[in-house]
Amino acid sequence: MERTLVLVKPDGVQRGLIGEIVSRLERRGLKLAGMKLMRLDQPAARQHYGEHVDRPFFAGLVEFITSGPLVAMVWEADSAVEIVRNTIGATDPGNSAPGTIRGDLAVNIGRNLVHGSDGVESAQREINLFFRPEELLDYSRSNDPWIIEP
Ligand code: DAT
Ligand code: MG
Repeated sequence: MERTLVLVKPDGVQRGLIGEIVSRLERRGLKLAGMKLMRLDQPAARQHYGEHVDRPFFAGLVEFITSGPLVAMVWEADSAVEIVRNTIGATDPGNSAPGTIRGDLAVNIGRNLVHGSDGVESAQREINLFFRPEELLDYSRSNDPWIIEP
């Protein structure tokens, strides 16, 4: 089963959208494997967004993501990475389809509410950055056969 990292970024926490965002992922049928409210420090933020270190928006991005509490989660499904990315919508809310989290709830690329890993390898790296193995739970749901064909 594939796992991916999702963050409700500080704008989502401040705007009271934690429940809304979690609810959309839950209702999609994804399974929650781990969750915590935390604040990123600068080194962790720089590591998380390391691929963007040379971009002009990097400093602002690190300042934003460290500016307040965020909710870090691990969600699980076959193709969890792709399903979460599709549920979140395009990076720039100006291009995010209606029905996606960003397409329904955001208007600005620098305040786009949510992060989702962009590949299986980055998901593994990001999950390891945010969670210890024992913080991720394996369990079954009684309604799994109604969500996933056995
Ligand atoms: P995503 O979050 O969809 O994976 P990304 O990895 O390309 O997008 O960029 C990480 C975050 O950086 C993104 O969620 C918002 C910010 N960002 C990206 N491009 C930006 C830009 N051109 N101007 C301002 N912020 C940007
Ligand atoms: Mg990304």
